[in-house]
Amino acid sequence: VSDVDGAAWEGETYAVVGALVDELVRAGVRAAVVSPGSRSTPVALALARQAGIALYVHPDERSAAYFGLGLAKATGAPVVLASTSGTAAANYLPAVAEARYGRVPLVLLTADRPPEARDVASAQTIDQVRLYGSHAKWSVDLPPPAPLAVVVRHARVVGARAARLAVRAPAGPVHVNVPLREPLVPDPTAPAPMDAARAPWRRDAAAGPYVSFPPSRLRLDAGATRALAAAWAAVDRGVVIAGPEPGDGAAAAGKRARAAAALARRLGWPLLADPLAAARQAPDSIRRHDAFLRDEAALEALRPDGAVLFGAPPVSRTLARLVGAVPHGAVWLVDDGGGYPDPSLGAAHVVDAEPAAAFAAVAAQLPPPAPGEGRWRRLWREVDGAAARAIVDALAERQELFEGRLYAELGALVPAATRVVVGNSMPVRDADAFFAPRRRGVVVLGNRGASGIDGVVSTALGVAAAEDGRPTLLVLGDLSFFHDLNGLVAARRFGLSLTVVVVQNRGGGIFSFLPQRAHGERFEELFGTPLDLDFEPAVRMHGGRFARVRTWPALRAAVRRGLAVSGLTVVEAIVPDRDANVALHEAVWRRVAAAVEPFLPAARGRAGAP
Ligand SMILES: Cc1ncc(C[n+]2csc(CCOP(=O)(O)OP(=O)(O)O)c2C)c(N)n1
Ligand SMILES: [Mg+2]
Repeated sequence: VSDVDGAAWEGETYAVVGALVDELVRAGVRAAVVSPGSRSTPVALALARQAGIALYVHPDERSAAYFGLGLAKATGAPVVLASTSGTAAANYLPAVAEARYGRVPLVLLTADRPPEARDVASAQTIDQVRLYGSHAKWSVDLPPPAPLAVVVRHARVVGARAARLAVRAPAGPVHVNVPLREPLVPDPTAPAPMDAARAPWRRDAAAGPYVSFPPSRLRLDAGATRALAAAWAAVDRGVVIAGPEPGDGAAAAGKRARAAAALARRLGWPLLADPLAAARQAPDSIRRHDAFLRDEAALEALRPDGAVLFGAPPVSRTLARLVGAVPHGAVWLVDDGGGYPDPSLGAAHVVDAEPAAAFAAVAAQLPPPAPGEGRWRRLWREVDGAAARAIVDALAERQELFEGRLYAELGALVPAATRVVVGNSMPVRDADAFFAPRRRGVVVLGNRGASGIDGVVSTALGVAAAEDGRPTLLVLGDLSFFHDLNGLVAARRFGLSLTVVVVQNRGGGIFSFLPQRAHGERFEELFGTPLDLDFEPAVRMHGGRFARVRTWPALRAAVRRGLAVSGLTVVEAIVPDRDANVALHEAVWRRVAAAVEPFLPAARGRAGAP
């Protein structure tokens, strides 16, 4: 860097990388997950030396990326992932895809060889330019560090933009490829050169970010607000549907949930909440829809005339069928991410605005609600209550370790403010139907962007690293647990506390609910895939406590103990076989259908207002 005394510090490489990292922190990054390597030395050292950033050194890039994803999801702040070149960077792809579709802010710094060393069979070198394709929101191939002030300024601008773009709706992953020439390692005898006051990556803390982005949100104008208020008020039998939250943190999610609940109350509509939506915690939300809408008669009787959706598509397939039955012109999506999160392709209107602000603005245009609850909304709440009671009764009769009842048991056990991470496959679906936490402030998180069964353990440990004293519980299937056994390494390395419940049904339980089940002879080989692994040694290898349980008292005791102590606890719940599990679910659905049946004649009378 031409305008600075070069002898006192570590050269242009550290100037450029230092500026990049410094600007990331000024723009809101608070944590970095670094995987070891040689090419990435300047990035790793700059991150380690930067004040204000928590450092997690994780040797498995695939798990590391999911760990960062979990941490970003829990906090809403962008998390840096830093890797060396080659397949190390490629191992980030699954988490990058999840972050893209699940809207979780990540900044990937992948060290690379400089241009002259690419495509000439250099070791550990692959094509890293736009490595993540469309899965990265933004991808920059930095110039190799050079002794020019403009290159340092460019690094600052890229750092500021990367952190901002990661959190800007739709939140997601951004990729900065960092080509680095040798020497990669600073002179160890030089006197603390990174702290040199005149180093060009230094910027006074008081000077603020090099590029600042004042917070802004997409808002409706007054005319659009009035038009929406009129359109929604004209729908008698409407529903508001809250889907899974993006990864922008609990505060933003809570704000959306409160605004949606207030709007639904004003409109006299029910608020249907996905298990991964903050609205699930709203006291008057509908939570058993997945159970009671399975019944064709209930689905038909409760068919709405209009729907307002926000968040990602809900987990429940029966809820998707309900939305699919709404007339095309009466489905609104509220999404400030420029997306169309409606796989049913039914939404006719996309309200391009931040949901909490949009709901508050529209609600303010509506007349105050009449005293008491409108008939349509009350009906939904009565049906929901009847379904909830039917589920409790049905579960109480089952003494075996039925997967559905597992979530009811956990709902009674988890302390206030617990973060519960649910794996894909059956756990998120069973949580939808059966998990009803008793205590306040319980948040349910999952990876629904790409719905992989990979990286779930690491995601949960990233959530546990959020460092705010909230307990973390993970529930996942046996194949999902196997898939990310390596992720367990984070527990002891970072001193994290996590209780894991592994639902041991010897393979993919979900496939027994699908048409594949009919192909008896090849089913176990191709879909069921029991692994019959003894997880205990793997858990012990990571310094965790392990319990294998077959009864409810044993499960309760093991989970309670896990939540009360620090460190890693894995509880393997040996549940009935997968065919029995299908039959047990169906028995519950029949009980629910019978319990809601008496309400359906009133629902069929299509009057909406009280
Ligand atoms: C990375 C990845 N591979 C494969 C799949 C397809 N898949 C969906 S569910 C499932 C089985 C999961 O089994 P388990 O974790 O034991 O959960 P269970 O179905 O028993 O609830 C598989 C293989 C996926 N979603 N993600
Ligand atoms: Mg399983």
